[in-house]
Amino acid sequence: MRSLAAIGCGSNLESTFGDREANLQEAIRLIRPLGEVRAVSSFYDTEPVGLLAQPRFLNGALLLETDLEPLALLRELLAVERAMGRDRVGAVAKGPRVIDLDLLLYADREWGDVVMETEELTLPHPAMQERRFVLEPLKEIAPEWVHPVLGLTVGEMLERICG
Ligand code: PH2
Ligand code: MG
Ligand code: MG
Repeated sequence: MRSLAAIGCGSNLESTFGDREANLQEAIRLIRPLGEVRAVSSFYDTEPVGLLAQPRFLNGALLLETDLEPLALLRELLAVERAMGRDRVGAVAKGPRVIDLDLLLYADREWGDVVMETEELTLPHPAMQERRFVLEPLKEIAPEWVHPVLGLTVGEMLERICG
């Protein structure tokens, strides 16, 4: 397959699928047909960041080998969110959600890491380097992946925010 994508996932609500962990597992099940899931991190119980008055999150990360281009992959991830009942229209920004799937990093086998900024998609994810809840699970499965703009590995980015 052509490309490798790093995807961050989070949940802080129960749903018809069950608890936060069941939501992450269901999302991974729905992501499998998009390519080959190469690695799944452990799940971390995390303090909400940004909007503090909401339940704690369960966060994880996965590596997906895929033939989908970045925008097509993003649209599929948003479709998984919708299929699991995520309502973006009526929801509070950065508020509680059944499932959140974020495209973090994307490397084309031939062309290397994708850097792009459009209305629909920014790569690498613009806030990944600031978020422990993103970097900690990602470090388990891709510690040496270098952020193509910052020139730092996932492990180094995590060290910078943990001091
Ligand atoms: N996602 C947010 C806002 N805050 N906090 C944690 N701990 N985990 C998240 O996934 C998260 C958050 C918006 O995407
Ligand atoms: Mg997010
Ligand atoms: Mg998101």
